[in-house]
Amino acid sequence: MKKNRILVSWMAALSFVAATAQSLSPLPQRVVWGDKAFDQPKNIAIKGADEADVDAVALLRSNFGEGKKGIKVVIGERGDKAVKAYEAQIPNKVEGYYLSVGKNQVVIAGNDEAGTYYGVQTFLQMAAQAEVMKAEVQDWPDVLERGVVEGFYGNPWSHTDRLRQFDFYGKNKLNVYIYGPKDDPYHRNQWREAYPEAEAQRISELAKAAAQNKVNFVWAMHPGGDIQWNEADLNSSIQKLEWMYALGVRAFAIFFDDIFGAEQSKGEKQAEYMNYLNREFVQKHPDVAPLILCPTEYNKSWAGKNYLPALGRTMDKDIRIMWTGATVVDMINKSDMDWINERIQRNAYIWLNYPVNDFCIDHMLMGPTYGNDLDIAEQLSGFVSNPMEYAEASKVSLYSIADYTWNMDAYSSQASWEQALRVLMPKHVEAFRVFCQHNVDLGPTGHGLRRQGESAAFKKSADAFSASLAGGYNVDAVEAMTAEFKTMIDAADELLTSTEEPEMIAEITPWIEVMKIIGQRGEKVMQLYTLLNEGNEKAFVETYEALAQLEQKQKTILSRNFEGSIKKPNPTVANEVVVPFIKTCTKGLIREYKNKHDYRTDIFPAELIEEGRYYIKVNGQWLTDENANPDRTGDFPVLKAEEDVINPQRQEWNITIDPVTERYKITNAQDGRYINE
Ligand code: LOG
Repeated sequence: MKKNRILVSWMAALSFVAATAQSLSPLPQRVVWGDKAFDQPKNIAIKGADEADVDAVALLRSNFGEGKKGIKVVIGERGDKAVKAYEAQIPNKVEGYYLSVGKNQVVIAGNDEAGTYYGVQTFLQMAAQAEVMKAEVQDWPDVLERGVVEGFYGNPWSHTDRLRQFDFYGKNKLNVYIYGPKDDPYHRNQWREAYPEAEAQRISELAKAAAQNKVNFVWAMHPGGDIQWNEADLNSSIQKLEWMYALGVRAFAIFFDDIFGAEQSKGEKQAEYMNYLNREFVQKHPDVAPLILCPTEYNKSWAGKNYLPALGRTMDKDIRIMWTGATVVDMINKSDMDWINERIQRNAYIWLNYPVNDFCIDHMLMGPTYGNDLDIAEQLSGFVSNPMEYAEASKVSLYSIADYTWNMDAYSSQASWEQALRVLMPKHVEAFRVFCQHNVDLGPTGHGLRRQGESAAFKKSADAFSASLAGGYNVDAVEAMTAEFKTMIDAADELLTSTEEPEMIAEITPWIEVMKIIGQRGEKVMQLYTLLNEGNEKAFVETYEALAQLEQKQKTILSRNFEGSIKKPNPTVANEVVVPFIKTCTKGLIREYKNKHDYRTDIFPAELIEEGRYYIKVNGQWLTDENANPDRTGDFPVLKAEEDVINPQRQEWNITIDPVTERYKITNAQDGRYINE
């Protein structure tokens, strides 16, 4: 069925008719709105419950009461008696559904079970409005496998995080979750061993909860660090998969990313191994889904001549192959898809390294999800996003991943982002928008990806301020900037005192606190302009000291500062526009103060190197924190000839100036270890 763009724009034009006309998300392929059907229903009368998908029916029942006088809901999937009359309207597409909302009756007819379930999800979005509009929807996903790969380094998500994710995926029609946190020992280093009882229990629970939300729970094993191509390890592999099967897992992936052994990295060997698992495990369990492989050369910049074609040629065609794009961290475009698919002789399964932040763990990536081409649906076997270790905060981007993969050519990154803010923080949308706008870019990292548009509203004012300042002190300009900083402080206070969405707030609190302090720093800087203009030396120095104190306070804020936490970053917020603005202003102010008054070397630092993040080369070699591990102390950084492309943060060093000793302090960006102490 060809998608009808006209209907989509027609819907946009009609949005005023239904001021309440729900913006459905993901945006359905076809929707025709009518006038009001009924008020928000409390009760429904279900017809077809005995044959329809049980999860879909359970979902309806958990949202409405049941009674004969309720709105009639006819439900079922193709072939069921209840929806026989509507078969012609059901799209002939995997996970497709037909939904009609009329005056007195709702029809939800899936092409298959998942379709029925998604029809219910769409109806729930409509029925959450005060007035439910008449509508006819025909809908299906563009990409068959859509979701998330928990595949980052650092603190794995908690059990609660994951359960909450599955609920979110169900609502937003994502249908895959791949379990592969690098720091779960039973996934990677101790892959041969069975999970201890309590953890095994949790995996079982996860598999069940995922299924209830129509999410395929895929458990990934990462044997490449030390696997030997011998019988013992083949047996260990099968044994582990069988154990996981016994826990209720029905889909599996094997990861060979970020490994170093020459033997383990061979395409032919991996292909042979995968075919063996396919034959000896998957094919012996008819209810197990096709395997997924994350290859060693998983992006174009790392691909040699032979590895990928070897996989393409020799690995069974039903095994999917993951791919991160042109580089490790990149958005996906059409020419990259052409390139990879030709080599692997199948459609690649995208592993998008966004919004993952394990290589820039001090940054929250909360901006719009843009840059993936909108015409690649046909070339994908799946599309999963690798998120941040911050599960709740990741939902801003995952919401858009759901939109994008469901209805690709209708995707608008900006509209989807705005909608995500409304859905995730409905009572504090404005404050949350301020927060997200100041947490967009990754900063410079070895992976190179940047995100545009951070602090866009602030930037406009800041540019105007800088221009006006050229003409000397300007009270209006100072007040306008003070208002900008106050917006940051007010948004922070509103979010910090919110009782809404406590899980999200708890996770982003350290970043909110930093945003607040940056706002306060900005206010102080604006006061400095006025005090300098008034020639008030004493107050200037005092205010400057208060400013310096705020900066120190900001550095004491840590995230994930709990026992066993692998990474405990000091949050970086608004680092593209706001912080440089504050720094530039402060420098200018100090310079002017020194010109007008005296040097006060007791107060103002003589800065030689800007505080910031640096690569350090000594005699042409990179200073490297090789064994990045927060528990290890006492070993020294080493010099390496090679740039570390896998863990670039090991070669990134934060240089700060200790205000007390006035000495430089150099710490590693990954684990915060000192170099000079
Ligand atoms: C890892 C991944 C990590 C990501 C970003 C893949 C296939 N593997 O460089 O675990 O989260 O990059 O740091 C990776 O992307 N290696």
